[in-house]
Amino acid sequence: MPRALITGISGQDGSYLSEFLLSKGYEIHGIVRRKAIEDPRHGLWRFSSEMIDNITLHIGSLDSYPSLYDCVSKAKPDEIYHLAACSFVSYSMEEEFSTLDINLTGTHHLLSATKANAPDCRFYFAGSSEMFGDARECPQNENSSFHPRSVYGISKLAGFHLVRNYRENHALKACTGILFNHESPRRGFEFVTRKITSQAARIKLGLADSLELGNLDAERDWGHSRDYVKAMWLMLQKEELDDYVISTGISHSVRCYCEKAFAHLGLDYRDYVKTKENLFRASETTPLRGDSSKAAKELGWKPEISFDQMIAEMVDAELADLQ
Ligand code: F7E
Repeated sequence: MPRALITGISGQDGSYLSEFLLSKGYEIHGIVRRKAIEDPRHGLWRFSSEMIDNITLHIGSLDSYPSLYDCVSKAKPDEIYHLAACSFVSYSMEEEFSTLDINLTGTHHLLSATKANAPDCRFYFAGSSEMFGDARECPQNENSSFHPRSVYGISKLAGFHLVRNYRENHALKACTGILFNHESPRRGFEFVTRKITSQAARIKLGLADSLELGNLDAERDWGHSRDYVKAMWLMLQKEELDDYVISTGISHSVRCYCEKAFAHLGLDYRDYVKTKENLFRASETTPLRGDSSKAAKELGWKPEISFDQMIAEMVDAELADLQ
């Protein structure tokens, strides 16, 4: 039975990836912070109790090399999926030092612990389209130049180079997935898609009367997390590991997301959505849209859940939760 170790297992991608790998017969190990185990109702809300019984959780923290060393040596994984990070871009603008420290030094700790304890293990690093930032071409692929516009993007770009360096100079089987935005009903509430679907559902049920957002014209290439975790796994099954852009190839504006989410509830977003100057980003990226043709050709990966299906699933899940 292959063994996988997942950092960030309690997050959106970690929970879908665990379910996917369990269905493939993996033994799953995850690294969580102590407080997630002490308060599982909050820290592990994305997992059913049956799922929790099926995974082995280790207490560890990206800022502690000894704890990661211990987790890797106990789990003895065949595959590591490094998903944990400070991932909210807006916070990274306010909390530059801790974002860079946790995202970059944490990745370094884990790479080094892997090299020491599981040198034959395959290692996946969660990169991000934020690495492209002020992109000079559209769509962006693996050969596009990087120009991050946030400390989060800088931390992911530096992590990407570190992973490549371990692959080239330390013979570690490591790669990066450059993932564009991916959403689901398990998305955190701070991200714009979840903010829209949760508030739209509350408005529908008479629990709220408006939604405040920043730039409605910002564009993103939004896919579904369930599709994207499959790409992570496919990347690690290749004989020679490489880096891949994972995206849908279609971008939409925040306004379009609102229009569709509210329309799914029989509402017109223009009656409820207000823009607030303080919710605009100080430095926005150029419209990001990915070109995943390399992943399609070499991994046989393509997204299966459409933009409209994803929004409908998210809105329906909000309504079900509230009701
Ligand atoms: O913003 C605009 C905002 O916070 C999307 C993370 O997973 O994907 C995610 O990063 C867009 C931006 O995600 C609001 O200005 C407008 O243009 O949902 P978001 P993100 O920053 O794109 C990448 C690939 C990652 O790697 C990250 O970890 O929506 N926007 N009004 C707003 N955004 C938020 N959050 N809130 C608003 O009110």
